[in-house]
Amino acid sequence: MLKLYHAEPGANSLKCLIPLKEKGLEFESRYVDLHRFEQHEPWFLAINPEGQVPVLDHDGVIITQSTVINEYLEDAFPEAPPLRPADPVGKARMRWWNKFVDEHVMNYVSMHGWHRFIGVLARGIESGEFERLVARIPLHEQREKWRTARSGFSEADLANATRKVQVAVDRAETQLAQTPWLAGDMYTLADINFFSHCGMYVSRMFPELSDARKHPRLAGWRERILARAGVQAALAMPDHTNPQLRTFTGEAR
Ligand SMILES: N[C@@H](CCC(=O)N[C@@H](CS)C(=O)NCC(=O)O)C(=O)O
Repeated sequence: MLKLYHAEPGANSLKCLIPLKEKGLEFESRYVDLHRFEQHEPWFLAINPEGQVPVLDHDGVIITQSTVINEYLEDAFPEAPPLRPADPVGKARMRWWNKFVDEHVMNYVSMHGWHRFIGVLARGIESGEFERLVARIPLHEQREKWRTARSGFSEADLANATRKVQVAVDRAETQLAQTPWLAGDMYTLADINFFSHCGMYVSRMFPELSDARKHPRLAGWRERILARAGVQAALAMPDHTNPQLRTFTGEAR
């Protein structure tokens, strides 16, 4: 039995929801409400001491880290449609992109998201309550990120993050001029990773970087991914930030 602890279908949660849907694997969805800091509650820290989603529970075995979860699904369910090349070169190409996205893209797209959305949420919390909530966060880096989001990221950090996203978008455009997918001829976990962090958010947050005239191959690649049934099914998972999904008490359904 598979169970995925996840938030809205975006970023790292989307990154693991897509393979589960693409591979047609049955799983129990457990929504974790990041806006109510559910990921820092003792019951969740007992599952993932780092206090982050996504988390996969496979028959009681806990797997964390989205890139690790996605490769685990490839290894544990070899009969399901593969999202990883069979040959060593294809695997290496896919892992290169995953490392690039994990180390050089994800946090920089995320900084702009936190600057625009989490900053507003954090400033809305009274300072004593805010420090109480931050004190529960297990990762030092996340504690600092919450504090910085509240006070505001520096212009220099935001400009550097934009530069990193620009480099990533240009690099993907160059790659897609040579191969239909990031790791070669096959749609892989690398495409899913890049799409989950850049496919939706970059067009919303950096319209100047998602001009289809400047990045025509990336625009076509995004359309091909959006047309996939597995991707549509993952994107259709409930978005609990939608007020219509909350009851009058504010509880997420
Ligand atoms: N390296 C981790 C990062 C996970 C991560 O950043 N998760 C975010 C959601 S996209 C999260 O749980 N944020 C809430 C928090 O850190 O308090 C992975 O790839 O799974």
